[in-house]
Amino acid sequence: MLFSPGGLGGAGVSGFSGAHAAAAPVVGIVLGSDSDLPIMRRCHEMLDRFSVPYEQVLASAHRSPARTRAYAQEAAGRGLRVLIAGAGGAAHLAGALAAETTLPVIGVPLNRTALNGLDALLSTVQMPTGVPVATVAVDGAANAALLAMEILALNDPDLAARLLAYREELARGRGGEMGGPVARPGAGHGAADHGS
Ligand code: AIR
Repeated sequence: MLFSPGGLGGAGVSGFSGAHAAAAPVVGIVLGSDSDLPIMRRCHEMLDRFSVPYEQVLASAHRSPARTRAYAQEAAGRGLRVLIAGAGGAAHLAGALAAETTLPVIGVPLNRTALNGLDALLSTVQMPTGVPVATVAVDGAANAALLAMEILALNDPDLAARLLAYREELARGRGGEMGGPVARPGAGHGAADHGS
């Protein structure tokens, strides 16, 4: 099931937004539940900020393992370059995806239970040798997006320059997690693609 980031249930619609609608997604965001969306929204907000096209899908390692497996198996062939998986509790989603693809998989452990995210962190991070998952902080959805973009930027000098500009904004005390605009090289300050 694919759904749009602005609202669940957009049947069969990839999660593009705004000016990205025409671009093919290069990042696949996978949520273990639609209840994860409030935190994982930070991920697509950050991708939007840098105009990186993505899609978002709902797939649970436990409730819909066949969908999870198929999504991972088909991801590279569909042009995706990085996967981001957000799940709470017994959060095996990132690992289940990583088991079926050699695309880089970034895991976002979510604080969704009485264990305050420690359960999801341990479930996500402690992968066996041979099947890596890059695990970010509990609820670290924005950093997951940034890490995905740093991977993409290895082959995208323009994106690399904009990520550097973002770091410089941070050093100047602006542009925190969902803070200030991201300037494009050659454009004036405030040339963000999305005015949030
Ligand atoms: N989850 C869903 N399938 C496997 C796991 N670990 C996670 C979801 C969500 C939590 O269980 O990612 O964080 C609770 O989901 P729900 O749908 O009950 O709200």
